[in-house]
Amino acid sequence: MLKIVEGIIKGDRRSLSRAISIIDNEEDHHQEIIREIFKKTGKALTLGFTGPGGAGKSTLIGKLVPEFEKLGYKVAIIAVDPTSPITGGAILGDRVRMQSNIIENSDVFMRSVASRGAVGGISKSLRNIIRILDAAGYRLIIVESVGAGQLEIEVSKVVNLTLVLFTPNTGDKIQAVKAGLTEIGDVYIINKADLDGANSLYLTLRDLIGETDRKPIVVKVSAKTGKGVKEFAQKIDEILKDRMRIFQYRERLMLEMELKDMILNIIQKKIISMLDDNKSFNNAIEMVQTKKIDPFKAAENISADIFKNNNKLKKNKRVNKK
Ligand SMILES: Nc1nc2c(ncn2[C@@H]2O[C@H](COP(=O)(O)OP(=O)(O)OP(=O)(O)O)[C@@H](O)[C@H]2O)c(=O)[nH]1
Ligand SMILES: [Mg+2]
Repeated sequence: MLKIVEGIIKGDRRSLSRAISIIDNEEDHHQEIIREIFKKTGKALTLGFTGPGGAGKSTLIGKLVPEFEKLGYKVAIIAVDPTSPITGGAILGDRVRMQSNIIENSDVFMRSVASRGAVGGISKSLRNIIRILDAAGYRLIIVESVGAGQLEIEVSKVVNLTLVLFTPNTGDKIQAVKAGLTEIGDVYIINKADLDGANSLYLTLRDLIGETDRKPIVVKVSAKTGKGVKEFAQKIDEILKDRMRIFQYRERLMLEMELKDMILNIIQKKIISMLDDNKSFNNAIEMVQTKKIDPFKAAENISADIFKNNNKLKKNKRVNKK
């Protein structure tokens, strides 16, 4: 067993931190780590908090963590940082604020990861980071990301429940519809309920969010005053326990996509290396260039060739075995 894997399973924070970096940067051993911990995963539940910048996600998470801990969850937080250089500084400051907010009286594990621009990339690394925390014994993993469209959709695919925050003091309602945020949520939270306009936003949002199979709910809280936070944590706990079968079904769909992706990746690499030193492929390029054949036909022929050769090889192997 890799030494780092021993550390992860023991819940050693330094091993965890290191492992997450390895996964996030796809360093050497990243696959090996996931392989070795894989059988220890499958117990964690996951929440994704999203919503416009400044909606109070970090503040609310900070207040919810002790409540979740009282309910028996060991909690970890992953903050997904958009890598935009413009907002980078401000957001980093915010993470630190959240951290010092929470850490005082809890043993929450908290980590920021970069979203690195590549949208497909974040869901892949998030999935594996969740697996690491899961193997380390964290039972509730919270992902915070800023509501900016595509990233949220990616995050919502990875987590069990997606929670979308709005506040009464901004043009969030319009933003929400534009960004498609009214479609991805399982729970809609009007935060800053201590401010004017919370109630009317609550009513509007309830109308805006139709009945879908996500059975979305709308709640009002104030992360600042703490009003409604305890009840909200209990509600989340209830929903999580209630929807296990739906989560299993969604996990199956997710695994289907993950496996397809991985298979395509492996095959693509193999085929590319095959093509690089393939004579008929090089001939075909020439024929296309000299207009003897059109590119569609060329591509079809080469593909057919590859599969034919592959089948021939397999048959030979079988004959050899006999
Ligand atoms: N009045 C009021 N202010 C709040 C409430 N919750 C958070 N805030 C304030 O809103 C500001 C932004 O809060 P954050 O928790 O940093 O918001 P965020 O959604 O995490 O922001 P980003 O991570 O930058 O997207 C802070 O100044 C908070 O103190 C609330 O319930 N009521
Ligand atoms: Mg934040």
